[in-house]
Amino acid sequence: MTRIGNMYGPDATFLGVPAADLSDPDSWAGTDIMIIGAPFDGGTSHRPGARFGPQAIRFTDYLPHDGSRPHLALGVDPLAEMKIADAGDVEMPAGQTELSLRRLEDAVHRAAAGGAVPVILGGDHTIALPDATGVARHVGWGRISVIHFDAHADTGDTHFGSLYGHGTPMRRLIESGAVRGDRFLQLGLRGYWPEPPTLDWMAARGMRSYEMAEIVARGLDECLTEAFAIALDDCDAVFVSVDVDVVDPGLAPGTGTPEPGGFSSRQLLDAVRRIAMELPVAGMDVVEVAPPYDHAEVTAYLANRVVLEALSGIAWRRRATSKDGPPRRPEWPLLRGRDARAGGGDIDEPQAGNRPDL
Ligand SMILES: [Mn+2]
Repeated sequence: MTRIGNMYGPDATFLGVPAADLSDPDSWAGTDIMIIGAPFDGGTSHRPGARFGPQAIRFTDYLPHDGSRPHLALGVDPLAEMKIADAGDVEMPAGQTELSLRRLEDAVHRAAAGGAVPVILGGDHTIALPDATGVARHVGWGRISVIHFDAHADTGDTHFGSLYGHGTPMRRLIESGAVRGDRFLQLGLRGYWPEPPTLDWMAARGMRSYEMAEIVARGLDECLTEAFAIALDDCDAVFVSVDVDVVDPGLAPGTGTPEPGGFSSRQLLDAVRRIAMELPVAGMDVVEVAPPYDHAEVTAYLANRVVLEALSGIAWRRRATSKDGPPRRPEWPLLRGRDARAGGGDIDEPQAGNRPDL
């Protein structure tokens, strides 16, 4: 498990955070967040290319890679306030699926057991199986819930006759008991798959899947609030799995199995931020960014920001639960002294004394 850097590109880290070698605990002692690349696309059912996702997510940003990202809405700087390291890519040789997944699970488990929250950059969605399993091995078998953003349920029984593929990881996770079916929340499903017998299997396991039409009818916030209550019920932490194809392909074209009619980029960022602010996140993956189909790096930019939104929410939650209390809330007006508003509103206005100097 010696550090290899990027499997398909130069050895540079996520936005310039320090490099770590998972096989050398001294290189990452005290790390809060561990970035791990999973450059694997052997599980795709259609267009491959997600093996290039990790490097695209790491590098795609117009700001300097300087170890600082002050989040405007949250008033935190996750890269400066937390100790974040990048373990580089796990070696995942094409064509050796089980070896690749075993290596990834060990890397994720090692990071989690060392006290870091693993954030895995995919790769196709096959990797959610080792990702969530590695976290569950640390937190407790059946003790993490999963919040899964995706156009597709990924609960297929087999994939071209194989147990492993990007259409089956969620079934494997529930079958193994790593995650309880009735603590498995899915948001953004749509389109024409899976077929009714698979939906019946999901229902029998107690999964809760929010199809896009339900989200449109009820509103994303209401669905999230409901999902959060399920996620926290008799579980210790949450694993968040973000398939970038949950977003409409007009806003995230660089992916292998695009399905029209999805989330906006704004909705995904807001949802991920809320999860990280309100729930104890024990791990996360961002998958299915396939740069060969991306245009103007649209999808890579979004995925980079999805990671930053989660990191910012985690940093906000740490401050909110510290003696300093919460930093600013995202619904507050951005600029100090500019919060008077004709007619008021139903949000909590910042009061003198509960707002830090910004
Ligand atoms: Mn998926």
